[in-house]
Amino acid sequence: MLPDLSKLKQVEHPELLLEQAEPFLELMMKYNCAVMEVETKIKILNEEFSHKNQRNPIESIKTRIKSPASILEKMKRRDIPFDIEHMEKELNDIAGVRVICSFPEDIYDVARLITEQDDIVILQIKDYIENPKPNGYRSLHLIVAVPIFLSSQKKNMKVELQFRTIAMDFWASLEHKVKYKKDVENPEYIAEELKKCAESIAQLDLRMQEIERSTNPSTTCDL
Ligand code: 0O2
Repeated sequence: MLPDLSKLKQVEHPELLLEQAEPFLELMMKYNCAVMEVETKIKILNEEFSHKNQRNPIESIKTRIKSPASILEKMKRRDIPFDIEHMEKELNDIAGVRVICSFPEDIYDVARLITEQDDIVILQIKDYIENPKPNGYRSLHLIVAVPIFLSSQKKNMKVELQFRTIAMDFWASLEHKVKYKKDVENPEYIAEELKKCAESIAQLDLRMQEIERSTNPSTTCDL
């Protein structure tokens, strides 16, 4: 349904809106550059793995820039003042790169190789694989600072890196869908089932890793 435009507040000086929009769009452009920078780093590692090993630990890479609506919702929820400076300072996940790996050990190998690069600074580590969330969520989250080089400046930008296996990703996307579903008949049962699935997935990931390692011991991820 289209919004009722008559209810929108009249803007007396539309040029002021544009003035505020420009710094926002510029910052979003910088986050986009940071995502490209990190994605390229992962792709370069991937390329080298493919060249040197018979096995590739990275299954896929997904990138996203947080939508303006999600940014506003998070700032509102956390009581963060609505301005560009606070948005950049307080939000860590405007730029996001998700790396889907084949096996749990690959997650730590790829994360180590990326964070050892001398232009990357680790700002935060949340290891939800070692310490899963109470609902069963597992992933390794890193907040890193990465420099982007623009025509007249070098700027360090924050990027959230999420590492998980294919199975963990499968679980997280179902859990995400279920979380936002209204009118679920038995939410406690669903939450319990999801938690059990997360535990089964964790065991399955390890068993699959063992099979892989025992049949292919030479294909570790060392570069
Ligand atoms: P979206 O749509 O993915 O952007 P912080 O960012 O550190 O200030 P936050 O947001 O609590 O605080 O960080 P955390 O716990 O590291 O989670 C960040 C992101 O991880 C989430 O982003 C999700 O993408 C994912 N995530 C975390 N917990 C869960 C979970 O229980 N289930 C699923 N499916 N995903 C999870 P956003 O902002 O929530 O959403």
